[in-house]
Amino acid sequence: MRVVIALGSNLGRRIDNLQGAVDSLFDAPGLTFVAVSPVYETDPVGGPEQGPYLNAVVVAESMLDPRTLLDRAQSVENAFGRERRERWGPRTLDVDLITVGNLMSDDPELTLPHPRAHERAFVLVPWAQADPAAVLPGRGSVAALLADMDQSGVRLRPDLVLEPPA
Ligand code: A4P
Ligand code: MG
Repeated sequence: MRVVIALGSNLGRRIDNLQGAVDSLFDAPGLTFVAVSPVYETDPVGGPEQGPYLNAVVVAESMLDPRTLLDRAQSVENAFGRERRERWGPRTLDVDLITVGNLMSDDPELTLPHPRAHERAFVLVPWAQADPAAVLPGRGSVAALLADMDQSGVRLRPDLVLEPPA
């Protein structure tokens, strides 16, 4: 199944946190790298007053079940010193599952697709760059969602590039 993973960081060495996440996600078997998006500097959405984020999206193929993928995402966050203090607060690393194939789930522990992905330019802009044909299950094509969306808070950082996993 196609798996789409969103990365975000607004604390510490942000680009190093994102590259570390790309490398660690593929450290264990079961996940095959397909593509990584450009890096974007983004205005924070929601939460307390906080600094700008770097955001990117990774596309992979996997036969792992979604819970195993969530466990892997959370252990990568923890490895990068993520502390859960307040919802939507600043973080060294956020690793969210955006889609897992066409699976739909309203389990609060793992909601698929990610419940806020469709309204977030900081997810959809990089995703469309990594996969121009991307479709968000239940919502339609990512390109069409973006056509109606304010993208002014999402700026390409051409000077920052994520390498495929080591
Ligand atoms: N969870 C449920 N579904 C999922 C899923 N599809 N992927 C549960 C990942 N986790 C999922 O997440 C809280 C719980 O969500 C987890 O225990 C998991 O079981 P968390 O990462 O602990 O907390 P959080 O990230 O603060 O909450 P949440 O709801 O994931 O926040 P969001 O919606 O991801 O927002 N602005 C910019 N510019 N860029 C950003 O990256 N990120 C956020 C976080 C806010 N504003 C931002 C950005
Ligand atoms: Mg999260």
